Amino acid sequence: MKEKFYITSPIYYPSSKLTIGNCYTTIICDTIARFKKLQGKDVFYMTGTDEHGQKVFDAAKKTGKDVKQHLDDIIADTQQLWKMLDIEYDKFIRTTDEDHVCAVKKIFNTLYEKGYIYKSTYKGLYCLPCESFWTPSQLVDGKCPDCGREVVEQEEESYFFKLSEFSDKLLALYKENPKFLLPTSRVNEMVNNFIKPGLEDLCVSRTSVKWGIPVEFDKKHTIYVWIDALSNYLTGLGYLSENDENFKKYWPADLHMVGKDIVRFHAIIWPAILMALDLPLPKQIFGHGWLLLGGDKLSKSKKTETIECTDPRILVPRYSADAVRYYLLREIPFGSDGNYSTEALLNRFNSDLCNNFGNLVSRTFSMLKKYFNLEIPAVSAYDENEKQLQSKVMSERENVQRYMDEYDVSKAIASVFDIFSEANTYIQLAQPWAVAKEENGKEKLKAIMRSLLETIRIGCELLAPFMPNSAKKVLDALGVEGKEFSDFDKFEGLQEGQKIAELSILFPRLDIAKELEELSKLV
Ligand code: ME8
Repeated sequence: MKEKFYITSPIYYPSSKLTIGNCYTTIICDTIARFKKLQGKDVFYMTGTDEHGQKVFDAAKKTGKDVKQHLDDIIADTQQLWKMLDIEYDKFIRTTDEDHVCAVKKIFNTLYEKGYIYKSTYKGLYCLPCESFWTPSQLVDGKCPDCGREVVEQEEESYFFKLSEFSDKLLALYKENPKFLLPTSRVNEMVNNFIKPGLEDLCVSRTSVKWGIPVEFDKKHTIYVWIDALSNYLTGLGYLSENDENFKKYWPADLHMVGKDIVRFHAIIWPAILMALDLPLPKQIFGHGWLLLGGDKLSKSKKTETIECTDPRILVPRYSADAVRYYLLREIPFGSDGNYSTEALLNRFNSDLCNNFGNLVSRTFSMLKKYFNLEIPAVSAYDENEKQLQSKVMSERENVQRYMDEYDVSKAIASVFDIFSEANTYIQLAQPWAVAKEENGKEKLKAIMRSLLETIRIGCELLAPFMPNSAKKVLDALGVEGKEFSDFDKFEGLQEGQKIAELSILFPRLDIAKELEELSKLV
């Protein structure tokens, strides 16, 4: 039986303006999910939308549409964006789904019955856009530490979750399980900023917010967004529904991938809720860094005076989903923040996709056409140069796996591209055009071409999780079905004598100045 792997992206606040920053989380998750499949795992990848709360309600009202209709339109748009980026999820959960709503009510009831939820009055500083209460010490310059906007004092009757009871258990969790939260710097942040100063009980219901899941036993309250939102990881698997097969199969999650701004909800509140429910904890939470624009977090609610084009809906049709995926996965050091720059994206397009990968494929294919009429040659023996190339390819293959086991997508994709660079260097060294002219060069030429083709094959098998579309184009042309990782550890994956198909140019060279000028007219 295949080993299971359950991975989640955060569920997004509904917005027709999801930024390339939001796309970053989803692209990473999709890549990890695809890589785990490549490793032969039974993967379940879930994302979705987080649809309750005052902000959502107000936004819908502004459009004049019925709230549900407004949400349906946005969600269709979000799903279209994920499709555009080749995001392959197994489940898209909406927190307005009936199953989710029913299960969240039951979860809230259980927590209440077990004595983890009680009624009191909340008085606090609230950031409306972020839907978060903050303590005075958490504010930065008197403003919301997440978005920098004004907070307001609010007081109302609320139900509270006894988060304060979980400090010791959380500290023990981090200590006994050092890989629970990665990168490890985030653990220090949780301990020093939140747990050591003392966890306060968490407000988990509102009477002022009508667009939410009602508390079953006290209907003037709605369930406060984080219990609702975090429970999606369970309810999306059918937890507490008629069909909980997926829950039995996939829970606990193997990986919750989240941006660093929501680590505290995932590493503190979520394990506490699960402990209170007596459910197993997720195996790992990874808090990735932010995509910055001019030093600030790229955000859908902030207006930026910039000529940068950050809109994936413009970038993807112009440069392809693979190019955008490549740029984000490669350029941002994983776990850290990284600056977005359209110019850097275009430079990477030309230098890595066009000059390195694309050029390798097109040179190799055209040489095969010229020398062997597109037929994959059989080889009797390889020379030292070919053996060296093979061993480099195999060691990069191992590196890709090692980095992906640590979710370091940026180093992993760099290793895949090192394979293509090695092959380009090898072409210069082997000089197939000169060998073709040698009187007895035929066998040698076969060995060169076969080495290049097998290198491209292995490179593209490894590339598929990162850049699925281009990898598939090349593998299809080579007549190869995608294999599992363990099945492409040899230089003999191609069918000798079979003809490969011709390919059009994968990444046509861009005139960067012209592109930048055109983009600046679009933003
Ligand atoms: O937080 N760079 O939703 P969301 C990198 N509904 N990642 C970014 C980013 C940037 N500039 N901007 C946003 C929520 N993100 C909640 C989640 S989960 C139970 C509930 C990431 O739409 C952000 O860190 O505000 C988060 O991981 C994701 O986009 C969704 O953000």
